[in-house]
Amino acid sequence: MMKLSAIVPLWALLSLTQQAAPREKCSCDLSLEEKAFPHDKLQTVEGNATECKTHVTPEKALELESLLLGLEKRLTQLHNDMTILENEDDGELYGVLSLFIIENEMVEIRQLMNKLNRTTLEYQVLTADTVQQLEDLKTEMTKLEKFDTMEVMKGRKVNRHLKIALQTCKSGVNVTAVPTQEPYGTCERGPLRNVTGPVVNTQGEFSGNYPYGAWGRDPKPEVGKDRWYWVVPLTSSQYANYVRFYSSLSALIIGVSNPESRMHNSGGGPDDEDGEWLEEEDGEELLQWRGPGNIQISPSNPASNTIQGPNNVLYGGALYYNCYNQDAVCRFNLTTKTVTNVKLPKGTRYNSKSNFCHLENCFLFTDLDLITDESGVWVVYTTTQALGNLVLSKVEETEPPSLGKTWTTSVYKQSVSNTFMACGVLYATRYINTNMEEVFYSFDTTTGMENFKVGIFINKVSPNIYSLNYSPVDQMLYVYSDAKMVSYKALFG
Ligand SMILES: *[C@@H]1O[C@H](CO)[C@@H](O)[C@H](O)[C@H]1NC(C)=O
Ligand SMILES: *[C@@H]1O[C@H](CO)[C@@H](O)[C@H](O)[C@H]1NC(C)=O
Ligand SMILES: *[C@@H]1O[C@H](CO)[C@@H](O)[C@H](O)[C@H]1NC(C)=O
Ligand SMILES: *[C@@H]1O[C@H](CO)[C@@H](O)[C@H](O)[C@H]1NC(C)=O
Ligand SMILES: CC(=O)N[C@H]1CO[C@H](CO)[C@@H](O)[C@@H]1O
Repeated sequence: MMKLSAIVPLWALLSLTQQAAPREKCSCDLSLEEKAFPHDKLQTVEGNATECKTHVTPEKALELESLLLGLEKRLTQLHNDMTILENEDDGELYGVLSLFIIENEMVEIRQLMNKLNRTTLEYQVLTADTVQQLEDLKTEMTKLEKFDTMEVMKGRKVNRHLKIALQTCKSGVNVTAVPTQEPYGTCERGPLRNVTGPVVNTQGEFSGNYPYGAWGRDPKPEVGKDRWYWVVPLTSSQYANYVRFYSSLSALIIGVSNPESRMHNSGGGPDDEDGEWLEEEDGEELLQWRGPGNIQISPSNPASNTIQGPNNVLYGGALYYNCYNQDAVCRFNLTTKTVTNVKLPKGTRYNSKSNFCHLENCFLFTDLDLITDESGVWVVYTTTQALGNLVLSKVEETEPPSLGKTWTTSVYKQSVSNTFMACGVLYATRYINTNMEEVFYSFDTTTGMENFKVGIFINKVSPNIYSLNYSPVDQMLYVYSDAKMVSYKALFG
């Protein structure tokens, strides 16, 4: 049976919002999401969790922060989906698919809450105050389950009124124009200004077993997969043979790879042979698929289509990577499960000959770096004719893939620890010490201008960054660092 219960507290919160925000005080910035959830509460809790850092080990505090962040994301998403569901006003019944999605979201939120509960129980050192606030949060969440269908219907009415009120308000308020940024690269928002975080820091389900790998989100996802996260764990420092999927950030953090549970009618998706249907522990009717969300790309013994090195990336429903033992970019199509490739220019260095490095060490099999930005996929590499300097090529989404425009830079590849691309601008990092990495270099493909004095620092959670990529969908940097999946916010302008 569908459970509608979860939906209404949002309405309750919305009606509170309405009382608290009289029309004359609202502004055009007012967004329903910001008001609908106790974000202020979450923020207080997060603030407190940050304060705890001085009392708890940084790792523990970050784990807690990651959980809270996952929770906050889920709540916002839940609210958004609820709004969509309400707009699907089909007269009497909500779209069945929307209900599935909301049910799954509730399951994930519950799993997160449970993990949060377990985690906080471990923190005997947390101040009583913080514990109390976490308790309050849990109480709020428990309330989410205590309403019935009738109230859902009422909630829809209130929401519609609120929307109309907001609309009226919007038209009455003058919008001041936002000053436009200096053009830089292909986006309006200007050059990279800072990198803050880490925002997420998790080992997911692997608990340190895979030191090398990559993770992120598809910037151009297939329909219904826009919240999925992917991970490619390398089985050695050299290769990997599958990509693993999670239906959301929180699913990745708590380590449940079950994207099929929200894709009831999808074609494609993980190979299901080894999974099993599990009934929820608390006797709920909801069944959940707990299978390995792995999509196999090549046999476990390395073959020509095996993934070589950690710097791979998912874009437009396909994984781009360095083909095993070749100077070529492979593209694995997730729909057809087939691989096509494009050879790089003659003289391209591969098989760990021109890696990313720092003074002490080079990162094995990092000759090719596949990265994404607003315009698609790029590959960074070097050739003998470029004398070991970074070369950048656009990878075109043709069938098979092909190389587009190419630039040669004046930065030596082995003096760089990794690269990423944002708004048509290539950025390179170098290793400062075990705690700090610096974005020191940029190359603007729109002007050909190089800058060796970027001077933006990244706080590391672990010494070695094996993969680094920018995601244009959320302007985050995704880092895989000594078995940890870490993300940062990229700020521009
Ligand atoms: C948290 O965990 C404790 C101990 O397992 C349990 O008694 C309590 O009910 C849990 N609280 C919530 C809100 O899940
Ligand atoms: C909007 O701007 C116009 C012209 O500048 C002004 O007459 C009007 O009072 C403004 N409205 C509000 C709500 O501030
Ligand atoms: C970048 O962010 C860090 C921490 O978030 C801050 O300490 C630093 O001052 C910022 N740097 C710039 C140039 O804004
Ligand atoms: C994957 O293959 C399908 C079917 O040929 C095609 O429609 C789709 O564009 C391909 N995707 C990519 C990313 O190449
Ligand atoms: C223990 C602790 O630091 N509690 C603080 C949590 O955050 C609120 C609001 O910022 C403070 O008032 C508490 O003192």
